[in-house]
Amino acid sequence: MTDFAAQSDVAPRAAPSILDGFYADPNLIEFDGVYYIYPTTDGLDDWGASSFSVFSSTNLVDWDDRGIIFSVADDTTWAHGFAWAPTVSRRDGRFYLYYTADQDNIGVAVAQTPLGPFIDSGKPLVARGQFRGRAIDPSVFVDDDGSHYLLWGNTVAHGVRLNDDMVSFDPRNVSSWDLPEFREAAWMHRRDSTYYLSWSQNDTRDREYCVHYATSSSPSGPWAIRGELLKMHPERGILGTGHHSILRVPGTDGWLIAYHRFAIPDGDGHRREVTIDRLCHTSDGRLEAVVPSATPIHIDLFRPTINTHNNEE
Ligand code: FUB
Repeated sequence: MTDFAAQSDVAPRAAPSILDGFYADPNLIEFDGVYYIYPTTDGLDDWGASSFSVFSSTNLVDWDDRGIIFSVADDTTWAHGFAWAPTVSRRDGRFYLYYTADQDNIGVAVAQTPLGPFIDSGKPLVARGQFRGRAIDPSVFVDDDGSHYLLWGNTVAHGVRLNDDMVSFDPRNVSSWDLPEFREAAWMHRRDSTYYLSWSQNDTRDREYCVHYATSSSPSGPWAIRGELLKMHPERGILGTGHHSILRVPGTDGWLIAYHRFAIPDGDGHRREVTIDRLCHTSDGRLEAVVPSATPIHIDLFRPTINTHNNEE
């Protein structure tokens, strides 16, 4: 029988958290050669944080805390707290922060840089009760033609093309998807002509919180359910894996998935931590189940190997 405790001195069960402290719902994105993570601040009862911080890195391993970029309590006129699940997208040189507020609204704020300061639009972009399910967990998908789509939802997933101003959309264009076991954290990405929709299942306090996915030939669906993408590995102490984001490493066909898990050790659904792993596509357009790395994912993994061998030998 494998003795994992005895092995732990030589082979860590899981790569360490990449951020110091409790954070969740990581939105991993790259702007101009710098990687950013916009997470929910965790470690508070009932996910009660009221502001967002951002972290930056050039190698995916060493992350700098760049400070608070937006406070739901202080920087909006219409919301008070429960600052959850931020996501940032760039269009025409401006940066748009989409966020959950007061447990059931989505707001948007704009800045000139990824570090803010973000100025709020002044009202919810998606208001409580406007669509089925709860208005939480925004994410933005940018299609190859430059169209930006907002996704969100809890129990029901929604998606809509944002207007060019990035702070409005036509509600008549909203697609709503009743995906089996869908809980929250909808994310879309595209590789070649296949669109991938992935999401979290179960409750974030459940050790079996996990990610499933579906595929389509259109960002509007319909979606072919493909199955599990990311799950717990209790034998390695990895539990509660979900609320992810997916990023293609610029200039490569390498892909990353950032997600949270229960903090190791002794974490739970309110004390979560962030990690990054590789995401692999199969030749037939599916996704391989994510295998949590035992060591941190470094950007050098995606750089072409330079052959320094001297051919004259
Ligand atoms: O972090 C607060 C909430 O927990 C998020 O909105 C959900 O996706 C879950 O991760």
